Amino acid sequence: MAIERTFAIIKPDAVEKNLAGAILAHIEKAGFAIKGSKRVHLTLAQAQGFYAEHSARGFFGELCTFMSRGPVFVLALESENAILKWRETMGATDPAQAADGTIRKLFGASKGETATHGSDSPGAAARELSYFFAAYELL
Ligand code: 3AN
Repeated sequence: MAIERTFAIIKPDAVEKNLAGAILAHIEKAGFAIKGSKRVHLTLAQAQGFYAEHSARGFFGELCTFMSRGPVFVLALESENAILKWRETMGATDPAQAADGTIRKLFGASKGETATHGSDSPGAAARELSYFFAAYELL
């Protein structure tokens, strides 16, 4: 299996609750190497650009307002099969449906406030990593 990189966000709900450290520990314990990290406070326009593919969905406005309401941690995670592995480590979008032991089960509040984001495909991972990190930051 190939070593991959994926893109993750520790979202504003988790940062507000001082859960960023616990989530980073969970990420490391799950076997990911954190190859890039920064704390950023997105503008509404930056959140809209990041989530552009969801612009037709009913929750788009709510999602972008939420993602810009406070600081987040953006992360580049590396492991074998990182994209799928990170989606499994996060759990289902709805924390109530997420499997025991997953990040969203442990730390998510609702379908909107899910504690973390993860890329859902290699194309999304490449786009999302380059949205937040310059190439030299991930050497
Ligand atoms: P995932 O993050 O699991 O890939 P998506 O791509 O369906 O889920 O949705 C992107 C983000 O949009 C979710 N992480 C969540 O924050 C938000 N979202 C999804 N469904 C809803 C909903 N029904 N109401 C509010 N926000 C939602």
